[in-house]
Order: sequence, then C-alpha cells, then structure tokens
Amino acid sequence: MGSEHSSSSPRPSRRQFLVGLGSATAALGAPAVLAGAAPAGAATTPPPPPAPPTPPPLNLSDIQGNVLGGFNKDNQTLLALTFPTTSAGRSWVQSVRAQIASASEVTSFNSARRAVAQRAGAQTSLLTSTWMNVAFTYAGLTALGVNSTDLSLFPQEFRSGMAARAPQLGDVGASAPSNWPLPFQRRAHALLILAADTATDLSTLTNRQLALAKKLGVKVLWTQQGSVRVDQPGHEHFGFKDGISQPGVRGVTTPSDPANPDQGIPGQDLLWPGEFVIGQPTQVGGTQPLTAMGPPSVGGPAWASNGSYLVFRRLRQDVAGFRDFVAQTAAAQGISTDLMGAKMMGRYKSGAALETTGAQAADPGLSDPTLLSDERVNDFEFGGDANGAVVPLAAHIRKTYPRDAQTRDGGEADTQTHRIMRRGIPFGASLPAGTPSTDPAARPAYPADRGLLFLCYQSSIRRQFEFVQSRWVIDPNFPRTDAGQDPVIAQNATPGSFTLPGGQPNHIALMQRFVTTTGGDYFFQPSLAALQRLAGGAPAVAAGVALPLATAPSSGSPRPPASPRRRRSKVRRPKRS
Ligand code: N7H
Repeated sequence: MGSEHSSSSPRPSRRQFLVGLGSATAALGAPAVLAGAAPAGAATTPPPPPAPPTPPPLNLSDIQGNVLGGFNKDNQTLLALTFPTTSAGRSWVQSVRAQIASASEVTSFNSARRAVAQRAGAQTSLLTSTWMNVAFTYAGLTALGVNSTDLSLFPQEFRSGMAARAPQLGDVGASAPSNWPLPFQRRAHALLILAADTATDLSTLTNRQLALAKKLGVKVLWTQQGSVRVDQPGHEHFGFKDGISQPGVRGVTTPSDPANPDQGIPGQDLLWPGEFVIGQPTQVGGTQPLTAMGPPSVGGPAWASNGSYLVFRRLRQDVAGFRDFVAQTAAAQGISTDLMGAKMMGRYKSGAALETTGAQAADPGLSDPTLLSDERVNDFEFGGDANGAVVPLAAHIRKTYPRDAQTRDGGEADTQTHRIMRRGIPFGASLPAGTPSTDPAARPAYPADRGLLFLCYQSSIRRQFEFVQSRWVIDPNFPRTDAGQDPVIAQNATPGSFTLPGGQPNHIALMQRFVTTTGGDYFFQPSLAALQRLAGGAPAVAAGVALPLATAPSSGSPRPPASPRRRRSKVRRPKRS
C-alpha cells in the first residue's frame, strides 16, 4: 500500500507518475510527430506550433462548483460525517444532492459579482450567495454500497487515504496521524463544504445541515470553521497574501487579452480541464507545446467522469515560531525582515512578486499597489533566474510551481502536469503582532489553534498533490541537487536546510517546522449525475451509457421509507439557473 513513494524503494520517475496518460493522445488530435522531430532529409525550419484544437464542451452544470469556479467565500465550514448504514447514507446523499452548487452556478455568480464590483466599487455585498459541495472518502463510497468492481477502479492512493500515505508526505513526528487531535484521527465517509458571505448565513446553513444529518441518522464526526482573517483579509496567518496564483482552465477562464488566448491574466497559462476534472482532456508534457491536448483523465469507473479529487489538510501554523525565525535570520543575514520573508516565499507579504521587483528592504507592494494588479502580479517566470539569485530555488512558490524553469523533473510542459487548484481558507484567530512567543496564546493547544484548511482539486492526487508535496516540497534535491527544503511548509522531521544563494552561509538551518499536519484525507467529489447514482438512484452517465446500479444495501441495513425521489422513473434533476 503506497509503497511507490517509500524511502526504501527508489523514487518513481516523473514518467512513472504519468503512466496511462500517453495512449490516447493520437486519438484526441495531438500531432503524431513530436515537435522538433523532422523526418530525414526534410528542411530544418521548425513548423509553426499547431493551433490549439477545439476542446470538447464542458458540462458545467454537472461539475460541482468549488472545483473550477471556486466558492471564494469569507466564511466556510467543513462538516465531516459517517454513515452508520448504507441506507442512511443513501438517503442523506439523496437529500443533499439537490442543494449542491454546480460549476455553472458558481462561475456565473462569480462573473456577475466581478462585473458589479467593477461598476459599483465596494457595493459587492449587494450580491451574496451560499454554496454547498460534497465529497467522499473511499470508506464513504464503500459504505454507500458501491460495487466491488467499481471500487477497485479507484486509484490506489485515494483508496489508501492520506493517513496511510503519511511517510511519503512527510507527515511524521508531530505531523504523524497518531498525533492528530482525536476527532481528526477518525476516518470520515463524507465531507460537506459549506460557504457563505456572512457568518450569520453560514451558521443558518450549517445548522440546517446538522439537523438534516440528525434526522437521517448520519453521524457528525467533526465540524471545522474557516474564515478570512478580519484583521488582514486575504492574508494567511504568516501574513502573506494568498490566493494570487492559480492555473487557468481552457473553456472556463476568460483570457484578459484576446490576442493571447492561451493565458488568463498575464502569466496565467490556461490548462486543459482534465487536469482538474475527470474525463476531460489533459496536458501532455515532454516536448509537446503547452497547448497540446492530451488524452482524457481517467480516475475510476465510467461514472467518475466530471468528478474531481479533493485533498484536505488541516495545517497548523506556528506563527510565533515563523516570526522569530524570520527576524533572527534576517538579522544574521544583514537584510530586512520583509526581504527575508520574500526570499522564503517568493513574494513579499503584500503579494508583490520578488522575481519582478527584486531585493528591496521594504515590501514594494505597499508603496506601489500597481504591482498587485492583475496585469503584473503573476507575470513572471523563473527561467532567467536559473541559480535562484533573486528567488531562491527552494522558495515556497518556486518549489510548488517552478514555472518555465528547467528542473530535475523536466521543463515547463512537464511542470504543467503537476498543478493543483487551491481552495484553502485560514482557521483560528490571528496572533496579534508583537505577541511574544512565550505567551500561551502564541502556541495554543489543540484543537483551538490557527492555520490553514488546505484544500486542493486535481484529477490525480498522485500526479498532482502528492508529487508536489513529496517530490518537490520536502525533497532537498528539487529543483536540483542541494536546493534545500521549502522553508515555509516542509515538515522536516530531522533538521533540514534552505539554500539562500548569496547568503552567509547559503545553507540556512531549518531546525523547526512552522507547519504541522493535524488532520486530513483524500476525497472524491462526484459529478451531480454521479451523486444521483450514489444515492442509489438512476444511472449516473448522462451520455446514455447504461451502468449497473450500486449493490443493494446489506440485509441488516434498514431501507429508508420509500419516497418518490428514490424511484428511477420519477427522479428529476432540479432546474439550475
Ligand atoms: Fe502554498 N502561505 O501563505 O504561506 N502558498 N501554502 N501550499 N502554494 C502560496 O500565489 C501557504 C501549501 C502552493 O502558482 C502563497 O496564491 C501556507 C501546500 C502552490 O506561483 C502563499 C501553507 C501546497 C502555490 C502560500 C501552504 C502548496 C502556493 C502565495 C500551509 C502543496 C502557487 C500566494 C500552511 C503541496 C504557486 C499565491 C504559484 C502559493 C502559503 C501550503 C502549494 C502565501 C501558509 C501544502 C502550488
């Protein structure tokens, strides 16, 4: 189980992670001859890159809303549940299904909200909504009675779950699952993501879901509140602006410059949706152009199409420890704390990109807000800074997304096969500036602590989140030998180091971890059609493919009272605007 990443066996190559992505390429229209490979005797002038093929239509009404659109709400609650019986679980899925927000609703709402904001400035509060999405662990799919053939088609890492993958992820020592606070050690069956603009709306939504679970006999394992920081909205607990850089998605993200249809905002490459949604075309990698369309992503049985994999990690942040380290290291290096933090992150706290602004004593984003505009905040690459003189090779945003730089694992096209769609939100109260690290408030006990509810979507947990976390973040030899560990989030069990080119010394010891894992798991977030199937209702595949129904509940599980919605002929999808 999960041995492919263990330290006792050789680390898998990037190619091994991509197994299964190559076969259908030609069928989907990617050029048969690799770019740059010319037949003998032909002229050497390379042909112009092929125009990107037209993507197959995305059914946004069938995909859950947080995957491609992003809830983007200041208040969110995660609700973890277990199903005591198959029938209770199915009744519950049937009841929540009609309340699940689709990508079509969320993307339309977000566009309308942006338009209102542009016209009316701060009056965006005029437009509000509440959203809900649902996802399941492998244990949850099993509890819902999915048949064993279908279960066996889900990827191994998802079946194992996050706790079983702890050694590969660096979740050892204080981060080991056996040290997680108790409610988070128990394996959930389902995760509800509830989101609202106001705390009042969220509490109404949460109470309604708690009452529904109680009524249907579904057990609530834990609830976890997340909220945008009141004192520094948009900034996570270490003080950095978050949520700046995300992959763009073809067919969803609108290019800001019509002359450049392959980018959303400047610097935001558009990727094929199959990187995040199962059954859609993927990136190709290797020597193909970034625009080449790859085969559809596969991630389970046929009804997994339009679903996505969700990684949840409850990451505690030692804010006092981080502040102390930055201050002490800055003093030792003879540079400002603003610059030291930027060297570790790759951005100043305001979000200003270190690569474009260079070393400055004071955060340049504070004096020049235009550095934070959509046009400038993401418009940079690392290839021209090959040795990390400006942005160290192990800085957080360089480790997790090396952009165009050549790395141990390939070039830019390869890197684009390891992207994730981040949807995290902070939890816990802010630590007021100046709180001494000896103050108990600086190091709160579980579970009343502070950190990040890290959530990310992808079509392959192994090729995306796990690859980034285990092969990049915690490996001191990525992007190349001796680059050091990610100084912000690496979970170093034994003291690691962060390489600061030009620093004195250039290997700065990382004697402590600033981020500790305190819970988490791997979830599958099905399409809306598949939810109907999981409720024990009609087949999930809208394309007319007949699929066997989930196995019947065991005889020991009481069936829920017959309701018209459980009968196939009567099931109707709710109308969505
Ligand atoms: Fe990271 N932070 O606030 O310190 N992250 N992150 N992250 N992160 C990013 O560009 C942070 C974590 C990525 O496209 C920013 O949006 C914290 C994990 C990726 O240029 C900031 C934690 C993983 C990017 C943080 C944490 C990642 C990114 C800059 C944990 C994956 C985009 C703002 C407590 C394994 C890189 C931005 C790009 C950016 C922070 C965790 C990945 C400020 C506190 C576990 C891919």
